[in-house]
Amino acid sequence: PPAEGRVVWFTGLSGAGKSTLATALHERLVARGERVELLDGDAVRENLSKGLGFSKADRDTNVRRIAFVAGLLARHGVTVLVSAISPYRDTRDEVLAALPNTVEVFVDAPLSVVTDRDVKGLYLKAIAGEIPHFTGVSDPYEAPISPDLHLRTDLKSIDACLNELLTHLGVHDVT
Ligand code: GGZ
Repeated sequence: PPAEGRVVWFTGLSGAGKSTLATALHERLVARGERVELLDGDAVRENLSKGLGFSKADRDTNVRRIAFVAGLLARHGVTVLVSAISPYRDTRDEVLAALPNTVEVFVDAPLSVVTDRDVKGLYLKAIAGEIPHFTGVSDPYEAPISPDLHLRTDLKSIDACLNELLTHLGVHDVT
């Protein structure tokens, strides 16, 4: 039977670059013929977690569901990439501890930077009070204390971050 797959868990604020990095990594691993699945917060919330909101209880439920599916896939040797804010340290630590071969990646950019980027215009709305419980504005984000990888997307390009990630994972393309 195949060895258990790895679980690469991207945590960080909305707009920090989690999905961008996870998607880029996914592309690279697919190109190498690796069996890999991407569990992205957005897609998960439209399907597996449809109906859940952003209270601590709902976010924890969301994160636990993602971890459950990640575990099923990893058990079958699939590399799993998770992209979710997953703001609560206790829940993150708990689910990561129960998964095999985890790599916790803190995708980090200061609030001022993600607010400036405001890719989806959500921060503007959140600051105006139109989105309650918005992570970083009116809801907590508890940064990992010792992530396996800490990527500052405001200081480095996505390409540089991806290369750091690939190196950490021991992925070296044969070209
Ligand atoms: C944070 C919110 C909120 C609130 C909607 N707080 O950048 P996005 O838009 O595409 O990603 C965010 C996504 C967060 O879902 P997650 O499943 O990653 O969150 S968690 O892990 O905490 O369960 C954001 C959007 O949903 N969004 N309202 N209040 N982000």
